[in-house]
Amino acid sequence: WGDDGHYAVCKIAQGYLEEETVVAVKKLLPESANGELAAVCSWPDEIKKLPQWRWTGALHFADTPDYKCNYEYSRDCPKDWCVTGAIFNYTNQLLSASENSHSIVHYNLTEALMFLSHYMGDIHQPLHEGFLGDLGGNRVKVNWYNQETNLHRVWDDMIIDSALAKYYNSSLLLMIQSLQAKLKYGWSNDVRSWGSCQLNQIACPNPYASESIDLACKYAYKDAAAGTTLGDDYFHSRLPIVEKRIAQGGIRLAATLNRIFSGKP
Ligand code: DCM
Ligand code: DCM
Ligand code: DCM
Ligand code: ZN
Ligand code: ZN
Repeated sequence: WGDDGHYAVCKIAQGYLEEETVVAVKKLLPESANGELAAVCSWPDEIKKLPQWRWTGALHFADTPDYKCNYEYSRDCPKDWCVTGAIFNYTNQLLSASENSHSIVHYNLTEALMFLSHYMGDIHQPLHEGFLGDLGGNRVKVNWYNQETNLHRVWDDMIIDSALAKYYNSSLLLMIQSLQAKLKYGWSNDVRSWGSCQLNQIACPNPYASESIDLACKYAYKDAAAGTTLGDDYFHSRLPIVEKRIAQGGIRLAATLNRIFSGKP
């Protein structure tokens, strides 16, 4: 996602944190966040082009083999170097520190929190598990209405931008409020299952990646070959997918942070 998608994922997550988690998160946030997790959720994108952070670039996605439309950790996350591996890794860093406060802390836990929060958003963007051959849609040139762009950017930013302009008076906070209302009144029965992990696991990103490539094949790549002009039909049928993925990202980030900091799986 772009800045707005990440802001929305983290703002939604904030509303589902347990009290212990709120306290632990506040201790780890940098001063500049003013106590708001959402304020730092784009930080991994801000730093990824700097030489000393270039190693983090591949941790934003887990591309999958062309046209297979499925995801496998061992195949698609070589040496744990992908978004799924990064979610396991930063969860483990936060967990080891929160379980054993006497151990010498080797990790920068502020960074771990910001990476985990960002990558939990990215894994829910269907094209972050897109095809290797087109770099998750980055090499699929399309027009978004009359603007030249690529399919990846359509899903990171353009669908959200168009929704803000068309339905939310250009206010991201209004769009977030609408997602919060959907979570409360429309998706209320799904929230518990979205947040749960199998078998006492603390983080369970693999199913999220599988969902993403399934959605990428069924909705993102569908009717969007290179050279296509995407407009109202594509926008209206795909916006509900984008909204649900942002909401799921928020619920799952909150649930994961709650498991990390509450001591109960
Ligand atoms: N905001 C936004 N898009 C972003 C980040 C923030 O629309 N990518 C909005 C939400 C807040 C305001 O800007 O109302 C100030 O945000 P912050 O909490 O980052 O100061
Ligand atoms: N794993 C881990 N740290 C990583 C990558 C993976 O601890 N950086 C672990 C967590 C999972 C397993 O490896 O239990 C692989 O995931 P799964 O068993 O869900 O396929
Ligand atoms: N991306 C991806 N798969 C790739 C390369 C990039 O999903 N193989 C994502 C990461 C960013 C966006 O595409 O969200 C643009 O990448 P970059 O900023 O590295 O150009
Ligand atoms: Zn992206
Ligand atoms: Zn990212």
